[in-house]
Amino acid sequence: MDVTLADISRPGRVDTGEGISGEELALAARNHGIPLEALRYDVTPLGLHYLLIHYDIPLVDPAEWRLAVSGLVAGPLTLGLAELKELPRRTVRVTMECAGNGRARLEPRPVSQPWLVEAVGTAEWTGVSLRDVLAAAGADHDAAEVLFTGADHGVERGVEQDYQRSLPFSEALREEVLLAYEMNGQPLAPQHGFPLRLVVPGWYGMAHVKWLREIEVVAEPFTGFQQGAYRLRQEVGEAGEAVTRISPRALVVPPGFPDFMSRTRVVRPGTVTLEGRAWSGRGPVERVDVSVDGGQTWSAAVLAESAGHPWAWRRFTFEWHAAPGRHVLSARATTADGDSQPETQAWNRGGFANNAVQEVPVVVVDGP
Ligand SMILES: Nc1nc2c(c(=O)[nH]1)N[C@H]1C(S)=C(S)[C@@H](COP(=O)(O)O)O[C@H]1N2
Ligand SMILES: [Mo]
Repeated sequence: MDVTLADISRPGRVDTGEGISGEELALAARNHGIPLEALRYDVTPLGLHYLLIHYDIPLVDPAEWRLAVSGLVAGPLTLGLAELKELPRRTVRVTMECAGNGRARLEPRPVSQPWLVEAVGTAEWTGVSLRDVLAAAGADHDAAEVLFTGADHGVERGVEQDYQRSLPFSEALREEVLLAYEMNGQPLAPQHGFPLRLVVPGWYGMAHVKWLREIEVVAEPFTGFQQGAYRLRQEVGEAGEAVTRISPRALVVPPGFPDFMSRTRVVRPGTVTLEGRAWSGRGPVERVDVSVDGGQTWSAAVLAESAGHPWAWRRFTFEWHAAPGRHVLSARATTADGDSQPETQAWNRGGFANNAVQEVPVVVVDGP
């Protein structure tokens, strides 16, 4: 009997009450989030950064691997890792977040990788500026976009593909956009894109193409699968708006210690210094407010300097006088432009960019 790729792929859909499926559990077990206690580090230690891989991690032999630079260029290039490393080296600290972060908190819940709030991490990425490589190839400045192709291959919604995403040419020329070969001073790990990945500070994760094998300068906007998938839509078939830069978000490090199953926090009565991290890809976070009563009242937190890292999260602290009883903690980031986090969801079919405020249930009880 004939079988087609459509037979093994699922249409996009929302949960109709059946809950997280086995298929979503398999995705969630492969693609882990940051343990929220790791928000205490300025730079997320290797292995604690979140992970999102659509298909399989490709096995790449660094001796055989080459990056092709093609399309609207004066001279196409084929670069090995050693040649790339001869170009000027740059390190940028970047907070990266999956566009699907917050998806599992939407109602109805779009069926896909079921992130709550943990699809984020901050790393020191080292590599070369993409614009240096584009200049070396003599890229045509009238080009519309730059298209990036990964070495991974799969099927999505019945469409067989290499993972591909494009960037507008103007974004590709920002000097902090990197072709990175190191993460936190180590060669990229296989799961983070070895040997080379794109890093686009300020943009949601899907733009940061891993396992790069080709860069093509193109005359027309790319309309491939991953470009069409990441759009804010209410209905199937709607054009929708492209998902690009990271919406503001603040997360509190859950205080005290957890209950194993519910992960409800247990805190002793008294003064507790709450801490957390806040970030945005749409202009720097200028203010963080904290609520200890489930969002009824808000007070300003103390925000640390960004200390020369404009693309990384900022730490905040808040003194909480914890009285016995049940409490719900939340934090809310606001940028200089007044861009902030909603207390209720802004629903879309893909479950993208849901930056509704976090809720951390806490019980304050005396010790044994
Ligand atoms: N080639 C390739 N690049 C990719 C992906 C992928 O599946 N294949 N996933 C993207 C998505 S959706 C995210 S959120 C980030 C995750 O990067 P990380 O796993 O290093 O945190 O990689 C992006 N780059
Ligand atoms: Mo993602």
